[in-house]
Amino acid sequence: MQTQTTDSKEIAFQKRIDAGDKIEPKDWMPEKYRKQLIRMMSQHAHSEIVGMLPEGNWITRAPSLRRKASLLAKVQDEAGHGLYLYSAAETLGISRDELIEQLHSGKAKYSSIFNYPTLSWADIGAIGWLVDGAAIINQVALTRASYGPYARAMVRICKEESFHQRQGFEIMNTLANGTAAQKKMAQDALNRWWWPSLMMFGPPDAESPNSTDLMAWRVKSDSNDTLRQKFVDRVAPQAEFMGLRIPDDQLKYHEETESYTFGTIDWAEFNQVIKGNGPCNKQRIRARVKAHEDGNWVREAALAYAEKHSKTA
Ligand code: BYC
Repeated sequence: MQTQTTDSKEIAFQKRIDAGDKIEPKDWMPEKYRKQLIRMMSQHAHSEIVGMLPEGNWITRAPSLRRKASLLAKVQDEAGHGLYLYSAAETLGISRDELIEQLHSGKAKYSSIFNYPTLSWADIGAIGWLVDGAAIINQVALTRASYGPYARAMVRICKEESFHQRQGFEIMNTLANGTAAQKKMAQDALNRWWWPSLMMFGPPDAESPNSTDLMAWRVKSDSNDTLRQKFVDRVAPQAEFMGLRIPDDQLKYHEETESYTFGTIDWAEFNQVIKGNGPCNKQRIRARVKAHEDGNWVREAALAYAEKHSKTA
């Protein structure tokens, strides 16, 4: 009897999804939809917060006040994105403390891209141009996600990411058209960030266990490979415009399809990075745990204030 009820609820739920309805926090939803969303949205939130670390590393060394101010604002925006996304994930019935614990214990993933080091100022350009560029392509698709709080958070995040992408492109373009040493620095950054940026879109479609459900529920509207292709088609002409070379001998433009084909991604590297064995995984988690511990007194003070305030109110 119980199963039948659940089945009919699931059918009605899928009908709402297929009709393009948004699912809101108090609506009935299958447990596996809730769990998948918590997994994906929390991974996204963690990525924003961990993503502050490689860029934050260059705030004190930005080459001018203008660059410093925009980098500072960008890193602060990423913190804001993390906060919207944690709040959106909390509407699914999980607490912020649980989410943070999952990140710190290694149970929850965050984007592979943030496990690579930022070795030069040009890396800040490459992150804005490529990483935020990849994020926009992925996240514009997510503004159509079936879960209301996630889709709405994406609208604002995408606006800010567009600004980040442009400031990254401007840094790269300035370096690429600067001295020979600056151009070399830009090319070196592109060489190191290109392949990890392609990995950001996730494993190939045939090896993406979550895509089938997420696409049936209209959380993801495009597959990993479709979005990756869109990214290559958008970014390759930009590299050419700047006079930089994408580090892929097999990259080739096809007039007839107005699209590029590209070389094979090193999925063994990707799998190592998401297992925790990338160049900076341990350093990133250590930094997040320390920041959390250092912030204990703030949380305690805020709770004490709220408690005192609620007694006197
Ligand atoms: N890194 O079945 P699949 C930003 C995992 S931050 C690590 O295809 P799905 C920014 C995946 O979790 C933007 N893990 O998964 C911030 C799964 O493992 P589990 C971050 C990855 O969910 C600061 C397994 O591989 N954006 O813009 O269908 C500064 C199989 O994958 C990755 C988002 O988070 C990866 N790259 O698709 C600057 C976007 N890829 O969980 C910029 C939201 C896959 O089953 N997320 N895995 O153990 C998504 O769109 C999707 O979750 C993904 C993966 C496309 C990433």
